[in-house]
Amino acid sequence: MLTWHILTGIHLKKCTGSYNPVIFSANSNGNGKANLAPQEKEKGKGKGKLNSITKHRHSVRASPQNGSIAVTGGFTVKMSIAKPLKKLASCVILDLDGTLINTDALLSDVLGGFLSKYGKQWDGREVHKTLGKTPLEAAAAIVEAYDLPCSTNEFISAINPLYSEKWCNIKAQPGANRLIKHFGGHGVTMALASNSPRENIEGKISFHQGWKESFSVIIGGDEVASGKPSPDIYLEAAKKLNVEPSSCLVIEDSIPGVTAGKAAGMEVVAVPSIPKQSHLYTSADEVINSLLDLKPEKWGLPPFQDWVEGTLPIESWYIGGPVIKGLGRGSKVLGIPTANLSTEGYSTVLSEHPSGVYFGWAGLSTKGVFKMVMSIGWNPYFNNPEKTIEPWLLHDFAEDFYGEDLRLVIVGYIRSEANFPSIESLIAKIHEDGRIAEKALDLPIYSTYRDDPYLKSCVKDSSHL
Ligand code: RBF
Ligand code: MG
Repeated sequence: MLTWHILTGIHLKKCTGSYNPVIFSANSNGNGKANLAPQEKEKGKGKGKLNSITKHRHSVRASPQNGSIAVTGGFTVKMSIAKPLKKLASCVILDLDGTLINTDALLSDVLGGFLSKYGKQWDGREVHKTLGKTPLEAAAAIVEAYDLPCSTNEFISAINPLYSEKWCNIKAQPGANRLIKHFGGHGVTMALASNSPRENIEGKISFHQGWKESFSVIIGGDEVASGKPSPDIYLEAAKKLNVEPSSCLVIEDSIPGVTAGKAAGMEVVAVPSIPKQSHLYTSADEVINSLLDLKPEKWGLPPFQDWVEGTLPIESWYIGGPVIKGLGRGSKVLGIPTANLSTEGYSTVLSEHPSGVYFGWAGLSTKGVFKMVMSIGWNPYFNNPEKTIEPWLLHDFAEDFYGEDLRLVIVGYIRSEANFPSIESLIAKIHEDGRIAEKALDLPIYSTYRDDPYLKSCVKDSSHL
């Protein structure tokens, strides 16, 4: 049992929790204000506001002088309550393919072309057989799955040059640059640990500015006896970093990678790179939807500070097309009429953006520009078979506008898609998203996009606005 001494102004309050020592965290919005879980509210009465905290491996001390709590490692977390902490990490070990870079798109590109020479078609269904595998294993799986008339080694020799030629086109996963800059800026040691040969790792990251210098250690699959799921790569990384495996936080997209990290005795956050697979990552300490959802403070690491009023500014992106009839649930079941966009022709854009709730501005050719909040993904509550884009224009329209040209500029992120115990709770959450977006879009960082030429060019007559 850990006792937390919480200082609120001049009152010293005491609350107890029966969880593991040391870890506290901010709430899921990452905005630094931690919310109480119901049972903690009960125990701690939930009124104690922490202004600062001194965190040791086995204790948390409030400072009576200024009511603030200093955190070992040189950062201060403002929060209203302590939450069960997971485990304290002092450094981060990252996987590369699928975690920091979007290698999947490249794989389908290269394999699609290659297999067509054999009269076969890459359908992406075999991708899970390659995730987290060593190059040899991944190649063998494809040769077998497609019954190719060549040996695994011949396949590798033929594919490798096609692959490395495209390294320059591999995009960073959303949130990867932000994460690297954040940890680098806060002096958190980072390592890269991948099944790829070291030379390939270096080749791939050379196209991403500032990455190579950010990693204190890089370990490739060719530098250890066995690749993931063996713990070797991770253990070797910890050894080279001169840290205990137990103080390392691993971030991984694949199941073999998660297995490797756990076998090495590390804390593992999984970021599955293929959809609808979260339930398979049972050995991970946490499964998140994308790097945008990482909450470093859960692991005793410095929290991101770029969340603004429950929203995360992202690099703006654009999408548009005629409004199509969705499944008709929006208005009928939820009372939330979404102006669904056809995803035809947008498969690349869609695959590049993690599912989740985003917001921005929407231009309708005859009506003007409106605030908008939208979901991208499979709607876990309904479990849609396809990834859809469902923008909700925050305005009461007198009539439907199917077929009209809709343009969107997406400027921020709110949360990952979730499942809900009832339709009422789903509806309540979507309304909350709407309020968050509505308010945030008045902030200068977001409001300037209202005048984006992309939106204006589709608004035929905006004189009435
Ligand atoms: N569906 C879900 O299953 N989970 C969600 O977390 C979720 N969030 C949404 C957030 C917004 C802002 C909007 C507009 C929709 C969201 N939806 C979500 C999708 C909703 O279920 C969908 O629009 C209806 O199914 C209508 O097709
Ligand atoms: Mg990977």
